[in-house]
Amino acid sequence: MSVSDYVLMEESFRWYGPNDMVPLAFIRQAGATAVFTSLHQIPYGELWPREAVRERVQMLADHGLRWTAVESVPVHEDIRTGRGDLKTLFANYAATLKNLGAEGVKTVIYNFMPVLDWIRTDLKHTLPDGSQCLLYNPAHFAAFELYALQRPDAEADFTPQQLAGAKKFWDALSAADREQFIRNLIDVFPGCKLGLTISDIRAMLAKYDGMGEGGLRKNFIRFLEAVCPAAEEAGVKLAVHPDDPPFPVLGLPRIVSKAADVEALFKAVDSPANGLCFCTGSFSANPDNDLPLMAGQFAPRIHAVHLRSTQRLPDGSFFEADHLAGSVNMPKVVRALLNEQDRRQREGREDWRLAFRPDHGHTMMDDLQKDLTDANPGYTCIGRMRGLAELRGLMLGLRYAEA
Ligand code: DNO
Repeated sequence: MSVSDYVLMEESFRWYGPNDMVPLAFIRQAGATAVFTSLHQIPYGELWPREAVRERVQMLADHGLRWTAVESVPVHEDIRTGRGDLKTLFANYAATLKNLGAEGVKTVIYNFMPVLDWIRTDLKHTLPDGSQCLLYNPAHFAAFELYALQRPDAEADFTPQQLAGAKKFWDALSAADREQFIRNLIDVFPGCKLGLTISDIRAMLAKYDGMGEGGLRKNFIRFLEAVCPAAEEAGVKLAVHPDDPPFPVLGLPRIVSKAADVEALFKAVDSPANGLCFCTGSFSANPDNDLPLMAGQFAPRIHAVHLRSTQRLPDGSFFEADHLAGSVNMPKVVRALLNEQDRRQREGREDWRLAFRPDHGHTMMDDLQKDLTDANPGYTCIGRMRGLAELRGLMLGLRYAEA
């Protein structure tokens, strides 16, 4: 058996569209055969025309790449808060799924994080080897909550040490640094700048007043019930991305943070289209999550995979470790995922192949010399290429061991 006969998961790379600093040619050179991408130019909540989907499919095909997962079709805030013209929003989402399915794009990632998408307090944390990574520090987030957002009740969410750390951190920042720090927290939505201000965030938060975990879950289930039938019909699988970080922030509930949350969702809406984007990085920041166990437990419902690791620190911070380091046992996770892929293949399913992408990556080497003003944090090329290469080697090694 030659090495090229080993069947791995489909190697993919995230691409933010034609404005991405990383061109498709580089993605191909990194060895990926597919991309996770989105039509970021379409505002949240609007319908994706079939023609626009087709154009993107073609653009990728011209570079020898396949559009294997949409990341993401964003869920409009009104759907999460349960206000506004839900009928139109649901109809647009369902029609978008139909158009994607008709063009052969069969996996759609989305998330249900209220107000802010993913959150980091430092986008350029320097590691001992000189590369940079993303980091979340709860004391620094407390500074944002207390001094920038000035959210009433925020104090109660932090320990006395974190509150002391928050003050020290905030006091040491210059006015310009504070400005940048706030920008990094409130305006890093994937692939687009929404231009949000602190008062926008306050207004958005107010819409969740009194909602609680149960209320948010109810709105989530209503969304799934509204769009899963269309997804099934279109042959599209939905894959919810876990909360990042996987615990409540901003005084808001987060309901896709741990195994029990995922179980509850699958139980509430028992549709084959209701699945998971298994993001090892997001889940791993919560020490209660046993990643290899979860990979096995949710295997049949895993429709997309993000592979990355975090290193948790005693003060509650976590940073993004090398893909094969940190707190995730990546060999065990990848083993479970390959087993699932094999199972699907044995079943003769047309869509048996699992697609994964290396999630995030360190800014390193030549990328450190570049002007990264317009880069997407965590998504420079070289660090992700390192991640992809390591993960490919891991998969090959596991295959070799079983042959
Ligand atoms: C950050 C990513 C998120 C993720 C979306 C999914 O790099 O993990 O942008 O793609 O939250 O909807």
